Parts: sequence; C-alpha cells; structure tokens
Amino acid sequence: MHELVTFGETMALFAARRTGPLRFARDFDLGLGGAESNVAIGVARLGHRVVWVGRVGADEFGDLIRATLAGEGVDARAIPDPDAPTGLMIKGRRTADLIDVRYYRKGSAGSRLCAADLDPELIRSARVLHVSAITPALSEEAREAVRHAVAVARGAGVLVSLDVNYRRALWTPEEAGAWLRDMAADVDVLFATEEEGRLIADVEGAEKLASALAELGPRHVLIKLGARGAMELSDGVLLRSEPYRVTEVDSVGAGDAFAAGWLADWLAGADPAERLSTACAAGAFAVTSQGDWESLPRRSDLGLLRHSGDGVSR
Ligand code: KDG
Repeated sequence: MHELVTFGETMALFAARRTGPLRFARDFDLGLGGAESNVAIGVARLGHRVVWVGRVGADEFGDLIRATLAGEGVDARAIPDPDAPTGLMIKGRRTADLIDVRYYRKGSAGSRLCAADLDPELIRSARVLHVSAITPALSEEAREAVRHAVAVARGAGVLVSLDVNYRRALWTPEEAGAWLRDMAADVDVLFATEEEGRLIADVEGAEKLASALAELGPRHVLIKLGARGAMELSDGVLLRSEPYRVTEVDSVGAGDAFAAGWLADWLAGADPAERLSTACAAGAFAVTSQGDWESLPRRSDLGLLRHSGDGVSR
C-alpha cells in the first residue's frame, strides 16, 4: 500500500548545455521536471511508497515521464490526454550563475488535470497528500482538483502538505496570496521560503513569519532559508537547522528535495530535529548537479554529506 500521494504537472525539460543566450544554446539535455514528481522521486528514494498522478500528452514526452518515474520506483498514474501535448520547460543558463526557466505549458495536458482524475480512495488510503501551489495556477479545473483532493484527505485524517512553490510566470503575487490564505487553514504542513511566506502574511523576520503562518492553521511550518539553513515551527516548538556546505551547480528543485526529505522522515517517524536535518541534507544534495531531481539522495547518501570529513568517501 502507498504512503504518499501527490499530483501535478510534470513537463519534458530541455536544459541548455552551454552558458549564454538561449538562442545560441545548440545542445540540450532532455529530461523532466515537475515540483510534485520531484518530491515523489525524493520520497521514493528515501524508502517510501509513492503514487504520482498527472496528465501527460499521448506523445513521446508523456512516455518519457511515465518511464522515468516508474524507473525511480514511483507508482506513476500518468493519464494520457489525446487532446493536448505534454508541457515543456526550457532551462537556459544566461550566465554561469543564472538559470533562466521558460515554460511552454498553456493548454498542456498537465494543466488539464481535473478532480475526476483523482481517485478519492487513493487519497484516503495514503498517510500523506502532498500538493504544490503550482497546480492551482495552471487552470480552473486544476485548481478545483487541489481543493477536492485536500477536502478528501482532511475528511480521512490524511496529513495534508502544501509547498508554496510560487511561480511568477503563472500568476500574480496577489492571486497566489489570496489562494494560499484561503488554503492555509486546511493544511497540516506548509513549506515556504521567506519571500513565499510573505505572500501569505506580510511579516518581516523568519521567526515572526513562521508564527504568523502557524496561526492560520498549519501544525508544521517550514521556512527554507537557503544558504542559512531552515527553520521549523511545529506545535509551538521552534527548531533550526544549519545548512550543509556543498558546491551549488543548479538550485532548481532544492525546495522539492527539502520537502521530500521532511516528508520521508515524517513517514519514518523520525524525531523533529533529525527530520529537519534530513530535509536540509536532501536540499543540499539537490543543488550539486544539473537537473531538478537527479541528485536526490538515497538514505545511504545522507550519511555521506553529514560525515564527509576531507571530502573523500572510501
Ligand atoms: O521546483 C522545481 C520545479 O519547479 C520544476 O521541476 C518544474 O514544476 C515545475 C515548475 O512549474 O516550475
């Protein structure tokens, strides 16, 4: 039986190999990206049974998504949509330190996900439902799908996890803020950066922000602080975790890795300090190579980062 259910749009991802304006990129690596499928892979790699649901085009990219997720041990319910293509995400490298993401996803198969695509029994029989605030920005039916899934999960006592994952290209801060404030009372776990948290509550300072967000309803509030680590406010108890020092190659997907680490350790029943440390370690691993999810850790990798000493693992 699966432990975590998630759903959303996963796209084919073309990542430019060379630095500079995208029009001169010439060579691209083909892979995939999607906030929720990144989390699904992360939780699966950390030893838990995960289902991902989404629509894909009846095309080569849909097949790529289905096969890749299955290869990562995710139970992928990739529903083929004959009337729309798989969405595309293009990742350019404008400078060595600046990744430039463009989407070609309007009207895509993934954006047409609707409540009827989500089997209520699948949600009720899980321990965690994980959603991101990318999905409600895709279409009205996708927004309704999130609302429906969260209501089903709450009715069954399933832990509801929400990652803000704000995407400026998809909706305005005002639209996102209104949706998130409306949703906050219905979620148990909220993941946000400081900037994302301020879409919901206009409060300065991570600690005050975490308190303000917790007051809206979530039992666990996670604030990702990037190079400063992370903060968690759970049941009134504040925890902090230092960052792991790694060389950053590609930061896209770090937040999904953090959520995956935290959720996997929640499923494993780890104590809160350990859980937050796993989340930070997973986030650190995610930035060490190209790709939104490829360098996500297995359990055995976590120790490598925690005790890397002179940087050699023998
Ligand atoms: O967090 C990384 C994701 O954002 C990426 O893999 C693709 O879902 C995606 C999006 O909308 O950006």
